[in-house]
Amino acid sequence: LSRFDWEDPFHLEAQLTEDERMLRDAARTFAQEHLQPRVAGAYDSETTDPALFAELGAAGLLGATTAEEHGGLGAGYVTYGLIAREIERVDSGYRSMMSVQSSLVMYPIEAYGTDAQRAKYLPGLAGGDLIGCFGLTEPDAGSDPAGMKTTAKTTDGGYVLNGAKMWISNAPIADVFVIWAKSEAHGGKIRGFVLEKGMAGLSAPKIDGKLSLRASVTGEIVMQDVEVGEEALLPGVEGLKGPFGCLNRARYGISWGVMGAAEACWHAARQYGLDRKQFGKPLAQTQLFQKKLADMQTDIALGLQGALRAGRMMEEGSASPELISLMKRNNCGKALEIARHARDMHGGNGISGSFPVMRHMINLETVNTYEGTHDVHALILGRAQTGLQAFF
Ligand code: TGC
Ligand code: FAD
Repeated sequence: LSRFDWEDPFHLEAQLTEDERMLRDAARTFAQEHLQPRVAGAYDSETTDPALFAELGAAGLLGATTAEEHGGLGAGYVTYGLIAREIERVDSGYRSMMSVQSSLVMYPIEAYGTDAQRAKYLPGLAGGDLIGCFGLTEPDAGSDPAGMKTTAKTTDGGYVLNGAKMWISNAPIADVFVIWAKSEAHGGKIRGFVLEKGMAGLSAPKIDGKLSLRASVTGEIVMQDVEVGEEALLPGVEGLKGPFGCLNRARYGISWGVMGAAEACWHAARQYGLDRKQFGKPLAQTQLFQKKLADMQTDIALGLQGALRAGRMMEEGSASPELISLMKRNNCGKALEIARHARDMHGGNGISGSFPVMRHMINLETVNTYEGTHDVHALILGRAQTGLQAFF
């Protein structure tokens, strides 16, 4: 038997290709050099610097799985996950900006769009010169997006959109809006539309006062008689499987991302326990402290190994939406629990902004909720094993 690597019990490193390790290292360097120094200030002042998108784009971190001919990296899903892990090691809000752009805006345009839409939007989105957002959730339709009220009525040669979207990442600074609406011309089925900043009747006010994910701006999207031509419709998909096709990819990325945040909390707690002495010995020399570290190590090792397996299955085309629900739900729940323990293990210092643990903990409350709540993913998994749906 070989030596135990406490940081990497399953030798995840050895399961990655050389290219994956190289791109992961580049993402880690970028995240530590460009994101880490600004996160505390951005979180404190609740500001998002739109220029960050161009920096992420220049580093090749937007559209990891988008084809190279469309400006992406043309890499696999494991690489995408590794990037999410490195960015979320710094902050879930920064990972959110990246995943919305890559999985929820670039993916639908690439997968469901026309050649003209791909040529018009993808290179700018990959470079971060354009910022994208994804409007599915509404004030009265969150876990149940089929209940959306946004409509696209048919006009001469196009559509007129009316409705409101709520809790939309990037919306106040977005140039490109992927909007899901019930379309009159398609029998009331849900269809995707690409709207642009500046269109008459389109606005995206910021939601102020968030206590979580403060480094990532969130807004509403208000559409009052927004007129678009046929060229705004994403022709390649109809029904809820359109937005869910995007969410499968973003949820998978989150299962890696939250492990990055959890690792940051685990390492911080371990170091704190080694440095801080009470009752004449390091906190890390107490049984309770070590038990918590062991739980963190176990959940992170298993969570990362599961995420890697899910990524390989995505790459070979054998991953199911339910498997992604399992990973998103498990890893978010475990990361949140780890962050809460890490906060506790820092004692009074745990509530200070000088330490990252409370920021991660509060961020993870959002991540556990968006892209399908912890309980909604339980219902998806419950339905899959009983054949009985318990949503309504
Ligand atoms: P249901 O009957 O289950 O399905 C309706 C149609 O949709 C298809 N479908 C999927 N297709 C692909 N992948 C998936 N994961 C799919 N899930 C469902 C399904 O096959 C069916 O297709 P068809 O052709 O037969 O009509 O629909 P339901 O209405 O019963 O759905 C219930 C439920 C709970 C599964 C679903 O609505 C759900 O997952 N709710 C959670 C909502 C959610 O995740 N919202 C996310 C908003 S976006 C966001 O949060 C971004 S934050 C990003 C960031 O900042 O990082
Ligand atoms: P609800 O659906 O009202 O749920 C409230 C509670 O009820 C939850 O605990 C839920 O688990 C539970 N619940 C719901 N239904 C059931 C049921 N049938 N059985 C048992 N329990 C149930 N959306 C986008 O479209 N685009 C974005 O970019 C985006 N970004 C976001 C960013 C942030 C910071 C946040 C907070 C949210 C974002 N969202 C986005 C919205 C997010 O996806 C929704 O908040 C989420 O899907 C939950 O919907 P809801 O808030 O309406 O809660």
